[in-house]
Amino acid sequence: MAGSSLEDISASGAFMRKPSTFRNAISRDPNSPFPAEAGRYHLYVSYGCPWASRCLACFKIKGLDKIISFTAVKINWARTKDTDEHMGWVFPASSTEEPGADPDPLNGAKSIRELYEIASSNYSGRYTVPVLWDKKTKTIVNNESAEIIRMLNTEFNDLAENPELDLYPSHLQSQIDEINGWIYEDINNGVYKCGFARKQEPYDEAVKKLYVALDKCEEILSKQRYLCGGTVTEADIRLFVTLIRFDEAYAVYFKCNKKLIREYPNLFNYTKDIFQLPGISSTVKMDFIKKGYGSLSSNNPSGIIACGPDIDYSSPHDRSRF
Ligand SMILES: N[C@@H](CCC(=O)N[C@@H](CS)C(=O)NCC(=O)O)C(=O)O
Repeated sequence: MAGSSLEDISASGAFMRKPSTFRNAISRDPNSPFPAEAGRYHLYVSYGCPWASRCLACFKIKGLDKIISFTAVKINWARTKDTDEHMGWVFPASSTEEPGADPDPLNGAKSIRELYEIASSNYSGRYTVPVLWDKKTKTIVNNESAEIIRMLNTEFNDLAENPELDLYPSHLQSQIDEINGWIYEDINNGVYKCGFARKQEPYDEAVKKLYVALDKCEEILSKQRYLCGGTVTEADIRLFVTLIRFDEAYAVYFKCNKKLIREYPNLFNYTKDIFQLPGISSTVKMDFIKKGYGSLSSNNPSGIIACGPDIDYSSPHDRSRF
């Protein structure tokens, strides 16, 4: 039975994200099943989705534009088939229908669901983005963003424009893993636990943890430019995708309104700092973010899109003080 993540709610009313299913790896080893090759792979993303956007951000910052292609789906979910009620990501019929979103150039698929069905005839999981697609074998290599960003960081270094940029350097790995752990639980996924809680208690618990974690980030970033010190790592990219959505979407539609990111001096300036790294701003399409979260009928039945503060993240920041 086709479903969506919005239905992943426990009996206690808490949101419980399901694990991803396609977990293969692209490798620099030419004899591996999915060797790193120019032009072979494609990323399917949604500009609204933070998990897909962290892949897009790593892809841009590593300079992989000429090596890997990508396509973004439409802002809103729609029916994926006439024969059932499933709602999910769909492609526009033309590139002008919704600027930024494009038809599927590889398989002519109408929906992300169709890609999963091409890749596996008996797939029963969620039809999520990101999808890392292999054009050669016409299958999904991987649909877990945490793993995709690692592959983008290391496996294409013979082809990337910025091979020297290491977002997961060996001397910082245990620190990055530790930071990723609580940032994922309490912030990246924490905002979803707030937004999709269907009872007061799980919301109260999630929102408390969210602000403890944000306060902790603020404290770290009051002493150093990035989460792990003086250089940007994947931990920063992973935090950034949530921070950039926070004031415009999570504060409004996910009830994360105890404090806004622009009220935290370090977090706010840090968000601008990451936004201004080469390539990153092109991965942020605020209209997709605002309309995407605003169209979740479970959270916003009227579908009214809040006006938003329209923050200029390209304005000067103070992070070069470190
Ligand atoms: N674990 C996945 C999660 C991806 C995910 O949940 N994507 C959401 C969009 S933000 C999605 O595509 N949901 C579609 C659905 O549940 O039907 C990852 O990080 O790659």
